[in-house]
Amino acid sequence: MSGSDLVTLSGVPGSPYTRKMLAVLRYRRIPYRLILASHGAAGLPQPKVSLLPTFYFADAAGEMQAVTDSTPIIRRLEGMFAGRSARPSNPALALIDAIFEDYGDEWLTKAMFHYRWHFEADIARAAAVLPAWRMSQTSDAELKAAGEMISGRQIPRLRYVGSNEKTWDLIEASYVRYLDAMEAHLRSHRFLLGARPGAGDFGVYGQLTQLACFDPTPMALTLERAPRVYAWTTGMEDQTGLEPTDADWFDPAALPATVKALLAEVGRVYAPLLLANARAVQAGLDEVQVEIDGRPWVQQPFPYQAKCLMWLREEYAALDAPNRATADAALKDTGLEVLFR
Ligand SMILES: N[C@@H](CCC(=O)N[C@@H](CS)C(=O)NCC(=O)O)C(=O)O
Repeated sequence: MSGSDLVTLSGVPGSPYTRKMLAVLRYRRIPYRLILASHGAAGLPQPKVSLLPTFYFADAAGEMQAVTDSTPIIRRLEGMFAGRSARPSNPALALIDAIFEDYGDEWLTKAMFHYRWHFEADIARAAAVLPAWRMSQTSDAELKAAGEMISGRQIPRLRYVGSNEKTWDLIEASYVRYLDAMEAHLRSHRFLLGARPGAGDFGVYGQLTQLACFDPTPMALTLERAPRVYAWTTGMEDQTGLEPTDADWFDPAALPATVKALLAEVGRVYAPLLLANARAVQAGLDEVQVEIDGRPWVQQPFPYQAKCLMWLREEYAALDAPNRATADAALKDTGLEVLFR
Protein backbone atom coordinates (compact mmCIF):
# COMPACT_ATOMS: atom_id res chain seq x y z
CA MET A 1 0.00 0.00 0.00
CA SER A 2 1.55 3.32 -1.04
CA GLY A 3 1.52 6.43 1.11
CA SER A 4 -1.11 8.08 -1.06
CA ASP A 5 -3.60 5.28 -0.30
CA LEU A 6 -3.31 5.94 3.41
CA VAL A 7 -5.24 8.44 5.44
CA THR A 8 -2.51 10.85 6.49
CA LEU A 9 -2.42 12.90 9.65
CA SER A 10 0.14 14.75 11.68
CA GLY A 11 0.10 14.87 15.45
CA VAL A 12 1.96 13.97 18.64
CA PRO A 13 1.35 11.44 21.45
CA GLY A 14 0.90 14.23 24.03
CA SER A 15 -2.11 15.60 22.14
CA PRO A 16 -5.39 14.12 23.38
CA TYR A 17 -7.16 14.82 20.09
CA THR A 18 -4.40 13.08 18.14
CA ARG A 19 -4.82 10.02 20.37
CA LYS A 20 -8.60 10.19 19.96
CA MET A 21 -8.28 10.05 16.19
CA LEU A 22 -5.59 7.35 16.12
CA ALA A 23 -7.89 5.15 18.19
CA VAL A 24 -10.81 5.83 15.82
CA LEU A 25 -8.67 4.94 12.79
CA ARG A 26 -7.44 1.73 14.41
CA TYR A 27 -10.86 0.63 15.64
CA ARG A 28 -12.35 1.32 12.22
CA ARG A 29 -9.44 -0.51 10.55
CA ILE A 30 -8.78 2.47 8.31
CA PRO A 31 -5.23 2.26 6.94
CA TYR A 32 -3.36 5.41 7.97
CA ARG A 33 0.03 6.94 8.46
CA LEU A 34 0.88 9.27 11.32
CA ILE A 35 3.51 11.91 10.74
CA LEU A 36 4.91 12.72 14.15
CA ALA A 37 5.00 16.49 14.02
CA SER A 38 3.88 19.36 16.15
CA HIS A 39 4.11 22.08 13.51
CA GLY A 40 2.65 20.59 10.38
CA ALA A 41 4.44 18.24 8.06
CA ALA A 42 7.02 19.09 5.43
CA GLY A 43 5.61 19.22 1.91
CA LEU A 44 2.02 19.12 3.12
CA PRO A 45 -0.31 22.14 3.27
CA GLN A 46 -0.76 24.14 6.47
CA PRO A 47 -4.21 24.38 8.07
CA LYS A 48 -5.83 27.81 8.58
CA VAL A 49 -5.52 27.37 12.34
CA SER A 50 -2.63 25.20 13.39
CA LEU A 51 -4.18 22.44 15.51
CA LEU A 52 -3.30 18.83 16.23
CA PRO A 53 -4.14 16.48 14.75
CA THR A 54 -4.13 17.81 11.19
CA PHE A 55 -5.51 15.52 8.50
CA TYR A 56 -4.67 15.78 4.80
CA PHE A 57 -7.54 14.98 2.47
CA ALA A 58 -7.63 15.36 -1.31
CA ASP A 59 -10.34 17.76 -2.51
CA ALA A 60 -12.49 17.18 -5.62
CA ALA A 61 -9.61 18.37 -7.84
CA GLY A 62 -7.20 15.94 -6.17
CA GLU A 63 -5.45 18.81 -4.34
CA MET A 64 -4.35 18.04 -0.75
CA GLN A 65 -6.15 20.11 1.89
CA ALA A 66 -5.16 20.42 5.54
CA VAL A 67 -8.18 19.75 7.75
CA THR A 68 -8.51 20.04 11.53
CA ASP A 69 -11.20 19.38 14.14
CA SER A 70 -11.72 15.81 15.18
CA THR A 71 -15.50 15.89 15.59
CA PRO A 72 -16.41 16.67 11.96
CA ILE A 73 -13.47 14.52 10.77
CA ILE A 74 -14.99 11.47 12.50
CA ARG A 75 -18.22 12.15 10.57
CA ARG A 76 -16.30 12.66 7.32
CA LEU A 77 -14.52 9.31 7.80
CA GLU A 78 -17.93 7.68 8.30
CA GLY A 79 -18.81 8.82 4.77
CA MET A 80 -15.46 7.71 3.32
CA PHE A 81 -15.24 4.22 4.86
CA ALA A 82 -18.05 1.76 5.45
CA GLY A 83 -18.41 -0.61 8.38
CA ARG A 84 -17.25 -0.62 11.99
CA SER A 85 -19.02 2.71 12.45
CA ALA A 86 -18.11 4.90 15.40
CA ARG A 87 -21.59 6.43 15.44
CA PRO A 88 -24.70 4.68 16.78
CA SER A 89 -27.19 3.79 14.06
CA ASN A 90 -30.13 4.93 16.20
CA PRO A 91 -30.39 8.76 15.91
CA ALA A 92 -31.48 9.28 19.54
CA LEU A 93 -28.50 7.24 20.76
CA ALA A 94 -26.26 9.10 18.29
CA LEU A 95 -27.26 12.39 19.95
CA ILE A 96 -26.24 11.00 23.34
CA ASP A 97 -22.98 9.80 21.81
CA ALA A 98 -22.35 13.31 20.44
CA ILE A 99 -23.00 14.78 23.90
CA PHE A 100 -20.40 12.46 25.47
CA GLU A 101 -17.93 13.29 22.70
CA ASP A 102 -18.39 16.98 23.28
CA TYR A 103 -18.04 16.58 27.04
CA GLY A 104 -14.76 14.73 26.55
CA ASP A 105 -13.40 17.19 23.99
CA GLU A 106 -14.55 20.39 25.66
CA TRP A 107 -14.95 19.72 29.39
CA LEU A 108 -12.56 16.91 30.32
CA THR A 109 -9.92 18.85 28.43
CA LYS A 110 -10.22 21.51 31.14
CA ALA A 111 -9.20 18.91 33.72
CA MET A 112 -6.42 17.71 31.43
CA PHE A 113 -5.00 21.18 30.90
CA HIS A 114 -5.53 22.20 34.53
CA TYR A 115 -3.76 19.20 36.07
CA ARG A 116 -0.91 19.36 33.57
CA TRP A 117 -0.07 23.02 34.01
CA HIS A 118 -1.13 23.73 37.60
CA PHE A 119 0.80 21.24 39.74
CA GLU A 120 4.60 21.24 40.02
CA ALA A 121 5.07 17.51 39.42
CA ASP A 122 2.83 17.59 36.37
CA ILE A 123 4.51 20.68 34.91
CA ALA A 124 7.89 19.02 35.42
CA ARG A 125 6.85 15.80 33.63
CA ALA A 126 5.23 17.63 30.73
CA ALA A 127 8.16 20.02 30.33
CA ALA A 128 10.60 17.09 30.30
CA VAL A 129 8.73 14.75 27.96
CA LEU A 130 6.67 16.89 25.56
CA PRO A 131 9.69 18.36 23.73
CA ALA A 132 11.38 14.93 23.60
CA TRP A 133 8.49 13.61 21.49
CA ARG A 134 9.56 16.14 18.89
CA MET A 135 13.33 16.48 19.31
CA SER A 136 14.91 13.75 21.40
CA GLN A 137 18.16 13.69 19.37
CA THR A 138 19.40 16.85 20.97
CA SER A 139 21.48 17.97 23.93
CA ASP A 140 20.03 17.95 27.45
CA ALA A 141 20.40 21.72 27.62
CA GLU A 142 18.44 22.22 24.41
CA LEU A 143 15.75 19.81 25.51
CA LYS A 144 15.45 21.58 28.86
CA ALA A 145 15.19 24.95 27.12
CA ALA A 146 12.46 23.59 24.84
CA GLY A 147 10.56 22.28 27.88
CA GLU A 148 10.79 25.68 29.53
CA MET A 149 9.52 27.30 26.36
CA ILE A 150 6.52 24.95 26.20
CA SER A 151 5.56 25.38 29.85
CA GLY A 152 6.10 29.15 29.57
CA ARG A 153 3.64 29.18 26.68
CA GLN A 154 1.05 26.77 28.11
CA ILE A 155 0.80 27.96 31.74
CA PRO A 156 -0.61 31.39 30.78
CA ARG A 157 -3.06 29.55 28.52
CA LEU A 158 -4.75 28.03 31.58
CA ARG A 159 -7.07 31.00 31.49
CA TYR A 160 -8.40 29.98 28.06
CA VAL A 161 -9.81 26.75 29.48
CA GLY A 162 -11.18 28.53 32.54
CA SER A 163 -8.70 27.20 35.11
CA ASN A 164 -8.26 29.97 37.68
CA GLU A 165 -8.41 30.35 41.46
CA LYS A 166 -12.22 30.50 41.35
CA THR A 167 -12.59 27.28 39.35
CA TRP A 168 -9.77 24.95 40.44
CA ASP A 169 -11.84 23.12 43.05
CA LEU A 170 -14.75 22.69 40.70
CA ILE A 171 -12.59 21.26 37.90
CA GLU A 172 -10.94 18.78 40.25
CA ALA A 173 -14.18 17.74 41.98
CA SER A 174 -15.84 17.17 38.62
CA TYR A 175 -12.96 14.96 37.42
CA VAL A 176 -13.24 12.81 40.53
CA ARG A 177 -17.02 12.48 40.13
CA TYR A 178 -16.57 11.57 36.47
CA LEU A 179 -14.06 8.87 37.41
CA ASP A 180 -16.42 7.41 40.02
CA ALA A 181 -19.37 7.43 37.61
CA MET A 182 -17.36 5.81 34.83
CA GLU A 183 -15.84 3.22 37.16
CA ALA A 184 -19.37 2.29 38.27
CA HIS A 185 -20.46 2.02 34.61
CA LEU A 186 -17.49 -0.16 33.65
CA ARG A 187 -18.38 -2.65 36.39
CA SER A 188 -21.15 -3.89 34.08
CA HIS A 189 -20.46 -2.47 30.62
CA ARG A 190 -17.64 -2.33 28.14
CA PHE A 191 -18.16 1.09 26.54
CA LEU A 192 -20.26 4.18 27.24
CA LEU A 193 -23.18 3.14 25.04
CA GLY A 194 -22.93 -0.64 24.90
CA ALA A 195 -20.55 -3.36 23.82
CA ARG A 196 -19.00 -1.23 21.06
CA PRO A 197 -17.39 2.21 21.18
CA GLY A 198 -18.85 5.42 19.75
CA ALA A 199 -17.36 8.85 19.10
CA GLY A 200 -18.13 9.65 22.75
CA ASP A 201 -15.81 6.88 23.94
CA PHE A 202 -13.06 8.17 21.66
CA GLY A 203 -13.51 11.76 22.86
CA VAL A 204 -13.30 10.77 26.51
CA TYR A 205 -10.47 8.35 25.76
CA GLY A 206 -8.36 11.09 24.14
CA GLN A 207 -8.37 13.19 27.28
CA LEU A 208 -7.88 10.14 29.52
CA THR A 209 -4.72 9.13 27.62
CA GLN A 210 -3.20 12.11 29.39
CA LEU A 211 -5.23 12.33 32.62
CA ALA A 212 -5.14 8.64 33.48
CA CYS A 213 -1.89 7.60 31.84
CA PHE A 214 0.59 10.47 31.73
CA ASP A 215 0.16 13.45 34.08
CA PRO A 216 1.16 12.25 37.57
CA THR A 217 -1.48 13.97 39.73
CA PRO A 218 -4.62 12.86 37.86
CA MET A 219 -2.94 9.52 37.02
CA ALA A 220 -2.48 8.74 40.74
CA LEU A 221 -6.09 9.75 41.39
CA THR A 222 -7.31 7.54 38.57
CA LEU A 223 -5.30 4.49 39.67
CA GLU A 224 -6.46 4.90 43.25
CA ARG A 225 -10.18 5.40 42.60
CA ALA A 226 -10.82 3.91 39.19
CA PRO A 227 -8.60 1.00 38.09
CA ARG A 228 -11.19 -0.01 35.48
CA VAL A 229 -11.02 3.46 33.93
CA TYR A 230 -7.24 3.15 33.69
CA ALA A 231 -7.52 -0.29 32.11
CA TRP A 232 -10.28 0.88 29.77
CA THR A 233 -8.14 3.78 28.59
CA THR A 234 -5.15 1.62 27.76
CA GLY A 235 -7.44 -0.89 26.04
CA MET A 236 -9.24 1.74 23.95
CA GLU A 237 -6.01 2.51 22.17
CA ASP A 238 -6.37 -0.57 19.99
CA GLN A 239 -9.83 -2.05 19.46
CA THR A 240 -8.93 -3.64 16.13
CA GLY A 241 -9.94 -7.06 17.45
CA LEU A 242 -13.49 -6.16 18.43
CA GLU A 243 -16.16 -7.52 16.07
CA PRO A 244 -19.08 -5.12 16.61
CA THR A 245 -22.68 -5.77 15.59
CA ASP A 246 -25.66 -3.44 15.58
CA ALA A 247 -27.11 -5.31 18.56
CA ASP A 248 -24.15 -4.15 20.65
CA TRP A 249 -25.58 -0.65 21.07
CA PHE A 250 -27.82 0.06 24.05
CA ASP A 251 -31.51 0.62 23.42
CA PRO A 252 -31.82 4.39 23.98
CA ALA A 253 -35.27 3.80 25.49
CA ALA A 254 -33.78 1.59 28.19
CA LEU A 255 -30.43 3.10 29.16
CA PRO A 256 -28.72 1.62 32.22
CA ALA A 257 -28.79 3.74 35.39
CA THR A 258 -25.00 4.17 35.12
CA VAL A 259 -25.42 5.95 31.76
CA LYS A 260 -28.03 8.23 33.28
CA ALA A 261 -25.57 8.98 36.10
CA LEU A 262 -22.84 9.85 33.58
CA LEU A 263 -25.25 12.06 31.66
CA ALA A 264 -26.24 13.77 34.91
CA GLU A 265 -22.58 14.58 35.56
CA VAL A 266 -22.33 16.10 32.07
CA GLY A 267 -25.53 18.05 32.70
CA ARG A 268 -24.30 19.23 36.07
CA VAL A 269 -21.16 20.95 34.81
CA TYR A 270 -21.03 21.18 31.04
CA ALA A 271 -24.63 22.17 30.18
CA PRO A 272 -24.62 25.44 32.20
CA LEU A 273 -21.25 26.37 30.70
CA LEU A 274 -22.38 25.68 27.12
CA LEU A 275 -25.46 27.88 27.56
CA ALA A 276 -23.68 30.73 29.34
CA ASN A 277 -20.80 30.66 26.86
CA ALA A 278 -23.16 30.81 23.87
CA ARG A 279 -25.00 33.77 25.44
CA ALA A 280 -21.71 35.58 26.09
CA VAL A 281 -20.43 34.94 22.56
CA GLN A 282 -23.71 36.16 21.07
CA ALA A 283 -23.72 39.30 23.23
CA GLY A 284 -20.06 39.99 22.44
CA LEU A 285 -19.11 39.98 26.16
CA ASP A 286 -15.49 39.60 27.19
CA GLU A 287 -16.25 37.31 30.12
CA VAL A 288 -18.52 34.32 30.79
CA GLN A 289 -19.86 34.44 34.34
CA VAL A 290 -22.07 31.60 35.45
CA GLU A 291 -22.80 29.49 38.48
CA ILE A 292 -21.82 25.85 37.97
CA ASP A 293 -22.57 23.33 40.67
CA GLY A 294 -23.28 26.17 43.10
CA ARG A 295 -19.92 27.84 42.50
CA PRO A 296 -18.92 30.80 40.38
CA TRP A 297 -17.33 30.07 37.01
CA VAL A 298 -15.47 32.77 35.11
CA GLN A 299 -13.65 32.38 31.85
CA GLN A 300 -13.24 34.18 28.60
CA PRO A 301 -15.88 33.27 25.98
CA PHE A 302 -14.97 30.50 23.59
CA PRO A 303 -16.61 30.94 20.16
CA TYR A 304 -15.81 27.32 19.21
CA GLN A 305 -17.97 25.99 22.06
CA ALA A 306 -20.90 28.11 20.84
CA LYS A 307 -20.49 26.14 17.59
CA CYS A 308 -20.48 22.87 19.57
CA LEU A 309 -23.85 23.79 21.08
CA MET A 310 -25.16 24.66 17.63
CA TRP A 311 -24.06 21.25 16.27
CA LEU A 312 -25.77 19.41 19.13
CA ARG A 313 -28.94 21.43 18.55
CA GLU A 314 -28.84 20.64 14.84
CA GLU A 315 -28.54 16.94 15.61
CA TYR A 316 -31.50 17.22 18.02
CA ALA A 317 -33.56 19.26 15.53
CA ALA A 318 -33.00 16.59 12.85
CA LEU A 319 -34.67 13.89 15.02
CA ASP A 320 -38.13 12.77 13.93
CA ALA A 321 -40.90 12.82 16.54
CA PRO A 322 -40.45 9.27 17.92
CA ASN A 323 -36.67 9.64 18.18
CA ARG A 324 -37.05 13.05 19.78
CA ALA A 325 -39.40 11.57 22.38
CA THR A 326 -36.81 8.85 23.09
CA ALA A 327 -34.01 11.41 23.39
CA ASP A 328 -36.14 13.64 25.65
CA ALA A 329 -36.90 10.68 27.92
CA ALA A 330 -33.21 9.69 28.05
CA LEU A 331 -32.13 13.24 28.93
CA LYS A 332 -34.93 13.84 31.45
CA ASP A 333 -33.62 14.89 34.87
CA THR A 334 -29.98 14.89 33.72
CA GLY A 335 -29.63 18.68 33.50
CA LEU A 336 -29.05 18.34 29.74
CA GLU A 337 -32.67 19.03 28.75
CA VAL A 338 -31.94 22.77 28.92
CA LEU A 339 -29.67 22.53 25.89
CA PHE A 340 -32.61 21.74 23.62
CA ARG A 341 -35.36 23.99 24.96
N1 LIG B 1 -11.47 20.85 18.48
C1 LIG B 1 -10.17 20.41 18.02
C2 LIG B 1 -9.15 20.69 19.10
C3 LIG B 1 -7.73 20.35 18.73
C4 LIG B 1 -6.72 20.97 19.68
O1 LIG B 1 -7.05 21.84 20.49
N2 LIG B 1 -5.47 20.51 19.63
C5 LIG B 1 -4.43 21.02 20.50
C6 LIG B 1 -3.46 19.93 20.88
S1 LIG B 1 -4.21 18.61 21.73
C7 LIG B 1 -3.62 22.05 19.75
O2 LIG B 1 -3.20 21.81 18.64
N3 LIG B 1 -3.39 23.22 20.38
C8 LIG B 1 -2.62 24.27 19.78
C9 LIG B 1 -1.16 24.14 20.02
O3 LIG B 1 -0.74 23.22 20.72
O4 LIG B 1 -0.41 24.97 19.48
C10 LIG B 1 -10.24 18.93 17.69
O5 LIG B 1 -11.19 18.25 18.12
O6 LIG B 1 -9.40 18.45 16.92
